[in-house]
Amino acid sequence: MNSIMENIDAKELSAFQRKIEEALKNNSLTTAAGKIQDYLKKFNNVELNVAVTGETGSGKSTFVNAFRGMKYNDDGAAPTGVVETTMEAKAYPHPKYPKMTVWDLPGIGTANFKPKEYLQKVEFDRFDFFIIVSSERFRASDVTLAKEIQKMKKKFYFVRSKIDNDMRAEGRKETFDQDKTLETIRQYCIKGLEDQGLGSPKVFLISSFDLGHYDFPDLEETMEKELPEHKRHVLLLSIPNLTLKINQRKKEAFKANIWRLALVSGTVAVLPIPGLSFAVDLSILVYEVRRYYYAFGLDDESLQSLANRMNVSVEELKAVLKSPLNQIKINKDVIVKLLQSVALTAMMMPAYLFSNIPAVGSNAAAGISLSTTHYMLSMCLNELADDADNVLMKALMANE
Ligand SMILES: Nc1nc2c(ncn2[C@@H]2O[C@H](COP(=O)(O)OP(=O)(O)O)[C@@H](O)[C@H]2O)c(=O)[nH]1
Ligand SMILES: [Mg+2]
Repeated sequence: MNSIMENIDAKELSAFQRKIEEALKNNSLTTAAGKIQDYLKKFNNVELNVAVTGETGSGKSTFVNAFRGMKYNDDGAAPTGVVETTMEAKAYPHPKYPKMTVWDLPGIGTANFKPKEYLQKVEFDRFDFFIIVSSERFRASDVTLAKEIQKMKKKFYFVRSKIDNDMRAEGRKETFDQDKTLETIRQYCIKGLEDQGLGSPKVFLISSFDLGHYDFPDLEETMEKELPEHKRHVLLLSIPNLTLKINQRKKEAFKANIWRLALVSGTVAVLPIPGLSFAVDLSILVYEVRRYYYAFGLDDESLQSLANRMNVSVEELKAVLKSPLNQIKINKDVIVKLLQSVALTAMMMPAYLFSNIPAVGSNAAAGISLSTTHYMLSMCLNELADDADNVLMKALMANE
């Protein structure tokens, strides 16, 4: 279980999980989606953990204090201007957003910086988004870090700090125009990031000594605006784990039955190719695959009711279905085609075929036959389970 979920009231969470499990067990994506949606609406209690990172001396700790409305010498302020010696992130509660904790991260090195290692050391998983601070142009290490954060499916903002210094230096020039200078710095930062492969990054220019000025109000506004989205994101991220777990269990239950079905349905005479012939009770297989649809809520009726409940069109939901099985109506012809294609593939996959087959001994033909049916059903099951996840996420995302 990840740290985000640990933050949520444990009792409420387990009640929530039970409800969703219940709904998914009863084959209803609609009910599950509805339950999740209600929960997201009601749930304002999510804790957010914001990580402030950047090079040593970039002004991270000063920003953490300023962000919390504190000066460096206030009680409980993060120490500033000190050489960081530990690799530990330090937590500071945010007075304005009681559910928000700001984390002062250790400085990132410049030479030979390994973002993955760094993120692991600071236990990145507990952070919901990152603020990357730099007092000059953003360097390769900032960019590689941002990319790694992106990979971890988390968000970040860039803060260009110590803007007061720039203004003071530039202010000496006769032609000084503050807005123009700020815009030049902003574009310079953005371009630098884009050149290093980051698309349309947001950069906020800030002086931690003068928060009323420059882009701080803008950063606060953006964060406030995106806060519900961040929270939603935090919760949504936990949903795949949940559904995956339930679908996994459901899948296991079906899987246990597959060998038996393969045996009772009869044999697929796969040899010799190309004249495939079948002595299989296809109706058993048709019935089984149809059961998967209903189990995962992918039949037309279930999808329609999910669409209605979540205010999305059924077309939108169907658009995320990846399995070709969802484009067709399952009947005997389809099953024959599937078995044929699997049999053909199976001929080229002896490793799969001759492992894992119970009670067929050295009878290769029987083995192939059984495996073909088994493989076909497993493939259908996996594809449909994945699609059930896709559809549920789509329905939830559409309601942002
Ligand atoms: N002029 C100016 N100096 C700053 C600003 N932010 C930080 N500093 C100074 O930069 C130095 C390093 O700041 P610190 O917050 O300790 O950086 P950290 O190593 O990233 O935590 C300190 O001397 C701060 O006073 C700022 O916005 N403007
Ligand atoms: Mg510091």
